[in-house]
Amino acid sequence: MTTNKSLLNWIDEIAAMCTPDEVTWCDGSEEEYDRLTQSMVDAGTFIRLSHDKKPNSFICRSDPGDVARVEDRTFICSEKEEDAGPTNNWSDPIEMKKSMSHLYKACMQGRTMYVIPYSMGPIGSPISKIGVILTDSPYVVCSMHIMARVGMKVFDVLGESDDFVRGVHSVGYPLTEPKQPDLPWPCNPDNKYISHFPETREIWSYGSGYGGNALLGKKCHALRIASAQARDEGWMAEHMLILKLTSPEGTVKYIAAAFPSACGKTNLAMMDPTIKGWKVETIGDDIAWMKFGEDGRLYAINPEAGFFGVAPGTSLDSNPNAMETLKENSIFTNCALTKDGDVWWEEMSEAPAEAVDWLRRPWTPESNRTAAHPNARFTIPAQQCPVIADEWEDPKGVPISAFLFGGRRASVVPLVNESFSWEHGTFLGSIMSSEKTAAAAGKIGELRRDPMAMLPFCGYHMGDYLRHWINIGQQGDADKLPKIYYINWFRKDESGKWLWPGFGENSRVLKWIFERCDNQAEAVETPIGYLPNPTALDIEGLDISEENLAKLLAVDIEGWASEIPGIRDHYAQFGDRLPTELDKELNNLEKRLGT
Ligand code: GTP
Ligand code: SPV
Ligand code: MN
Repeated sequence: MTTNKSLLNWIDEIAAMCTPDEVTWCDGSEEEYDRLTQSMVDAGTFIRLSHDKKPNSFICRSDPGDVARVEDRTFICSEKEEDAGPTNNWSDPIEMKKSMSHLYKACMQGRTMYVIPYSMGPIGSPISKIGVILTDSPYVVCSMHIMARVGMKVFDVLGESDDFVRGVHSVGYPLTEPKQPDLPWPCNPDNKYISHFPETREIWSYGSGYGGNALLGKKCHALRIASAQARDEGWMAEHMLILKLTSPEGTVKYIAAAFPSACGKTNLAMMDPTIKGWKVETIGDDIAWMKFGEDGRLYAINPEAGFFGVAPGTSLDSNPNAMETLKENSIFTNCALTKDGDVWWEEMSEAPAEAVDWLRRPWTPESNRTAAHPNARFTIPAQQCPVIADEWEDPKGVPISAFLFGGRRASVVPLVNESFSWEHGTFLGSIMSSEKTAAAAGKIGELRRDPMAMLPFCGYHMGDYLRHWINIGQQGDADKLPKIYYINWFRKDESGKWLWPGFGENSRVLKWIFERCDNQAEAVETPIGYLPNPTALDIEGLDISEENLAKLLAVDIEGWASEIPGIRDHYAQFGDRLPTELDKELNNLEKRLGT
């Protein structure tokens, strides 16, 4: 336990507001996991999967109104409105706490409040941070067991310090009558709040039990609060996978990549390269925290301990290493349940003759709907991944050689493009755009600008965030900073078919990037950056027509020129907080395009 006064006082304060029947401290033990998973089986929240199919694994189905992050209910409650910026919902912190206190009043009645001490990052790493979540959801406790380092060891590091993130979470469904039956997925779909108080490092979440809304260590702490802290302290908290790439000669480079939600981070992080002799291993699949090391390079850790990955589309073909990782000790949310007590989702394998869909209805391949929700997810321990890198928990992190930015773009953006400089790379990250996916509630397919894939996750003014990127570049030596690339696996032809096979074939692009970092691969200088010569990209054994390859590597001058007015509008919203360096980059691009 702990004698930390400020922590104990805060717990008393929240307990007095939420009035749970009990307060339980979580120790992160297997015994605790078994007890809570069993209690959820008894309550009808979890179904235990067949031991033969998926040992020690569970499926749960959420409320149909609680299936993804809710960006329009996510708030950055900085003291000043201008510090939240134009891309975040802002609310006055005092007002927000007042209105949420009404919701929180007695909201844990009939329930247990769990105290979850956790470390984001290996316990004791100089880059790691501590948080404590108070929640009434055993699903959150079990998920946190997988996704973070939970337990009393955290208090040895924390001691009497006040330096921890305070998270409060309630599903918003008190059991007010003595014998009131619980719902399998209690939540409050019409009253969700995901609120962040960056100055006081607090998170208040209400009404949702799903993913990033509820597992507060992930997006709320490791990105929104951490990004604000990173700005103050001169480090970086980014929505990036981290991978280890080893060449046939045995040389290692680490690459970090920012793609928006459901745009391929998990897949790239654990891919099986199709080119001979190259090896990819995983450090992290969603979030990177980075600090300069003594040698002047940027070192990254993965603050998480598990993967909360998109299920649909995951198969032995597309992502065999994820399939291997999810063999046991896993939680599946909003997948389909098969007759033999296993899970299934679209594109995993041939469809089962019958199943129970994510809405608990009978389903057959003839049913005119998907069996799994498009944002169905698996929650799996990272150490089970067959290609997890030995150094994935190294407290000093791994030195990054390249950053990749990318999104879903059916046209214009080529397969890969190397920036001219850190500032030009920051420019490319700042104008990133992608089609919206099912990872967040809202319209799917709509194109939006999502700087560095941080639009939904930046805990402060996006203009200041871009300034922070420029500052990091000015702090570092140009030859030690990661090189920056803009990639796009999602180009389509006129009939809507993928131009690029993706997945393991993306290793061909990684190889070019690896060689560029050593000044070994050739490139052509174009108005948008350096692109591979047709011969520089290793396409041996790749089944692709010359015509399609040419399309993937072409610079669409007109297409880029037609993006400029949209980029100007995008930049205009940041006003004088937009770094002048980026405005200059935009003008230079326009000049180089010559239109
Ligand atoms: P979050 O967990 O939401 O942050 O998503 P993510 O960025 O980790 O995305 P993930 O790797 O889970 O991929 C999301 C979807 O994109 C899955 O359905 C994948 O099958 C698909 N996908 C991933 N990589 C590729 C690729 O190279 N090409 C194509 N066409 N699809 C891909
Ligand atoms: C994302 O949406 O980027 C995710 C899933 O990684 S969630 O944890 O729900 O945010
Ligand atoms: Mn993500």
